[in-house]
Amino acid sequence: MNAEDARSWVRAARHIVLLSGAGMSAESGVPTFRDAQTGLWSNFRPEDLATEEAFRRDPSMVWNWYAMRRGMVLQVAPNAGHVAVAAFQQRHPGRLTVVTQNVDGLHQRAGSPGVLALHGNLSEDKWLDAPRACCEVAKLRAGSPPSCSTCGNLRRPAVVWFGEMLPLAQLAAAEEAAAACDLMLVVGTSGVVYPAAGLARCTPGRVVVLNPHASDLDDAADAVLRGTAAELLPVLLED
Ligand code: BJW
Repeated sequence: MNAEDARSWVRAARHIVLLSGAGMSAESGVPTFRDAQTGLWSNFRPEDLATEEAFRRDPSMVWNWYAMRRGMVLQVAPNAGHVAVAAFQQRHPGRLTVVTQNVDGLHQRAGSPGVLALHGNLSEDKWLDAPRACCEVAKLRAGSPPSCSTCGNLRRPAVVWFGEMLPLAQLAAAEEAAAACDLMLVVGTSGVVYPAAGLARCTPGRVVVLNPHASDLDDAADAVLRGTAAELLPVLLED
């Protein structure tokens, strides 16, 4: 199967789900999650930093890792893949739902409506422990991380770490969309993290994997296209 054949599936599909992972943003200049880290972070595996346990052990170190990534994301722009998805949604309202594992907000910045962000948002914070009456964002003590000036409760990134529940409403909407779609485009994910990867295994629709390298979801695919998001999506989603 080539991109032209997959395009005929796109044309025929009544409802499409696009499930994206970090590779979706690679051509914007955002390193993928499982890429080797550089500089200060080269001795750490992202899998070991993205946990509540790591944050409680060394809040400042984990906070600074997220601060570095926030700064990086602010300096990049959506790529041709994000733009092609948003343009398709504008031409075909209600026909394509974006379900993303990414926390970088690039689908939203490209103009995709109703993005289901399963792993939260890098740009937002929340309280580490259940907030008490004294915990007010307006009265934070500055720091890395900031904290409640009265009880010391810490702010943390509003992302979903390993072992944490995904936002229930977004997950339910994603499961519903996956159950109702006739085509799922799985773009730029290693397919190792659940429950997100499970969406591609449960859908009754055809599954097309778009990835330059092998992924754990290749065996669930009706077709695998070896290429990048910014190369393939503009071709696939062209009218
Ligand atoms: C390109 C490209 C280009 C390069 N174009 N492509 C079932 C079985 C086994 C385990 C579990 C299970 N269910 C749940 C679990 C546990 C766990 C899990 O999945 N573990 C596995 C790793 C084994 N899941 C969880 O803990 C989840 N929570 C949960 O299940 O709660 C229920 C529960 C709670 C309590 C008790 C019991 C149950 C939560 C998962 C949260 C994941 N969070 C992270 C961090 C977010 C914050 C942050 O960014 O720091 O999300 S982990 C990380 O992985 C991040 C990503 O969204 C996610 C997926 O990674 P992704 O996007 O696939 O990136 P990469 O780097 O892996 O892959 C990039 C791909 O792009 C590669 O394939 C490249 O080839 C490709 N690529 N350039 C296209 N240009």
